[in-house]
Amino acid sequence: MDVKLIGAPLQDGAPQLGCAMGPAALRIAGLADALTALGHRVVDKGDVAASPSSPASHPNAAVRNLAEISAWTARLAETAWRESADAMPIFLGGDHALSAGTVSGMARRAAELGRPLFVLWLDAHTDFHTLKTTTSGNLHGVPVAYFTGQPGFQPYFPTVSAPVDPRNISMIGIRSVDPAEREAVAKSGIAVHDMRAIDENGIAALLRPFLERVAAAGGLLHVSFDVDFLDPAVGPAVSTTVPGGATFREAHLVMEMLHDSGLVASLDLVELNPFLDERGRTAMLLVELAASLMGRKVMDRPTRSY
Ligand code: NNH
Ligand code: MN
Ligand code: MN
Ligand code: MN
Repeated sequence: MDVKLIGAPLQDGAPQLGCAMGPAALRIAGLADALTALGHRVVDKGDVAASPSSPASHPNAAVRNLAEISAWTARLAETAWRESADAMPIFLGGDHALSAGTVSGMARRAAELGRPLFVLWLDAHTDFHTLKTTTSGNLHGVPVAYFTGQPGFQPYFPTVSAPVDPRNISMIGIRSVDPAEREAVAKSGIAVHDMRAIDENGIAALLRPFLERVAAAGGLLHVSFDVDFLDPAVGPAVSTTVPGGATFREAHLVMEMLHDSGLVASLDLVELNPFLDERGRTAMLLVELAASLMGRKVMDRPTRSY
């Protein structure tokens, strides 16, 4: 497969500095070589840059770095749309605000192909705040509301040309939902699988029907992987750790099933803060997980196994 690595070193959406070092850490941990070893043609497109032309403010005074995140959103939407024409883009974050851009760009690509876009959101958080409801003001908490076309983002953010249908979104790993997000996300039609659902059913039982639905609809699948999906014991390098996350094996199983599905069109690896890592272990784990998603396996399986 043709794969493009695209660095998106934004950090203004997170509460702490350090995500700007994420793309470099993923490169140093050997992402390109790991994918090349699996037989893929990998091109590293380097880092995208974005800066606002003028400052911006919102009536909600908590909102931080609005002009910066809006500029990143415009730039990354354009980049995702353009680069997905002839390859699978892997976006190296950068904080999760980047998905406002990457997912809306992929939605535009899917719309042009006449196929629905589906999104698998692997995260401790639903990231379903609007500019009005966020109390932290950290814009990594808003991308899902943005790309599904919830009200209040205009004129502050670029117009969303192809909003993602909330019924095409599956969230897995959820364990931190703010009061304002709770009702909104429940009403939206997004399938929210919290940690209890994983504990009770097993993660494969949650993912399998979603993949079957994507396949039946002829959809494109975008996967957005937030480091805090993982339990902090295996993935400490993130500013917003939440206890009780996905295990090493649960994360690998998701990646292995995604590979077998053959449905993944694009991937975000976000929220890695190398400043908070322990001897690079979280960056190296992300490379291993990406390798599983791109086809690394222990043994071949004779039949479809997702
Ligand atoms: N909901 C919280 C907020 O809006 C946390 C968002 N933080 C994340 N999201 N890391 O994935 O501030
Ligand atoms: Mn997130
Ligand atoms: Mn998160
Ligand atoms: Mn919050």
